[in-house]
Amino acid sequence: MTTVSTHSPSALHSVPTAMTLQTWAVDAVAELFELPFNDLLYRAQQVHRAHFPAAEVELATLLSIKTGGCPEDCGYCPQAARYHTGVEAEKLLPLSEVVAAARAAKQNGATRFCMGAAWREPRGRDIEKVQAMVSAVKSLGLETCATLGMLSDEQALQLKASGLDYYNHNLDTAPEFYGNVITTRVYQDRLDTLGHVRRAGIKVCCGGIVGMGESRLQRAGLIAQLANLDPYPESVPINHLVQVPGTPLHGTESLDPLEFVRTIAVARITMPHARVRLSAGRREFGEAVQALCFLAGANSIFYGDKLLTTGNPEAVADRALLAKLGLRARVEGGAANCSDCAAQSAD
Ligand code: SAM
Ligand code: DTB
Ligand code: SF4
Repeated sequence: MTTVSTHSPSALHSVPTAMTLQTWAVDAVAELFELPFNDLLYRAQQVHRAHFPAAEVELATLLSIKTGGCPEDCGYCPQAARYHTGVEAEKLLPLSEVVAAARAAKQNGATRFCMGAAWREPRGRDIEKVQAMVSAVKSLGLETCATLGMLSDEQALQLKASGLDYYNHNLDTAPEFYGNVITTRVYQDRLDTLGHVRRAGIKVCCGGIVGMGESRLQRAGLIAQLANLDPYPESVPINHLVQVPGTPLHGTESLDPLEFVRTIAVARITMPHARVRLSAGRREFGEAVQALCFLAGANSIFYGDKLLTTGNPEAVADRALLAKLGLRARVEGGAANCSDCAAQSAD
């Protein structure tokens, strides 16, 4: 039976059980952020090891299938047409290029392939083309993910029918800070798309960006929003702002990397069954900070020399880092660690 409980932040040693549906108050999440660093990481490790094989990291490769020229005004994004960032607008890639990139990703050891498009929302004919890409990538034996902007109920069902496993749509930040970053669509639009994705039976990949000038309380607000989604997302990408010249957020005071590590740990504790992805910003972090992120419970990375338009560590360097840390890439069909993970519908 599903039970509902409210989290007690003083319970340093408590590990949430799978079917306990917790509601996270922002203050309770903020109290996790305030824990002594070692206590926070200790607790995150406990949760991580109770739910996943401790040494396993998922490798997800990204491909920008439609780059630049986006009508939106997301203040972090080099692909918004209104900012002069040097990113040229391109057409949707042909199917053959997408399949070639997916094949290469699989050969390199990735198990998930994520196709990203710089759209506010796809049009009908876009969806049909993406459907063909999804089914072709899936037939290679990869998990499929797409991030195409806002989706209607019907579009989500179309993508599900073509075999889409995950849809990435980020909340990006706390509701209170959102208007500082984006004005061309509202928070509720994002929640609506996530609802359409859920109802279509597609797994949800949803996270955010830190280092955009938000406060710690606002970082806690983002995590609380994610953790209180019912159910919470199966994948949670935590991005560190990649500052791109020409975007409004370029020049934002940089976040202490240890605060990023804390954000990962808090995501792990509040969403025990989720794959927490150490996402954009890894190239700027270096090995030691990434190692701390894995210790804090991150168990997924974007893998490949490029994110969408910006750089990512070389695949060969990532393989060397995993080997150095005694971590291993998740293999296809890799199992979760606890018997009730299946019930929560995580990987
Ligand atoms: N256009 C679609 C949308 O916005 O939903 C899909 C692609 S969009 C690039 C996907 C996500 O990438 C954004 O929601 C944001 O979280 C992340 N992102 C974009 N630019 C970033 C940057 N400079 N640094 C960190 N994350 C970024
Ligand atoms: C996500 O949360 N991060 C990825 C993916 N989902 C689509 C995108 C990161 C983009 C970083 C900036 C760029 O390369 O354009
Ligand atoms: Fe467009 Fe997505 Fe970039 Fe926003 S994040 S400007 S919607 S591509």
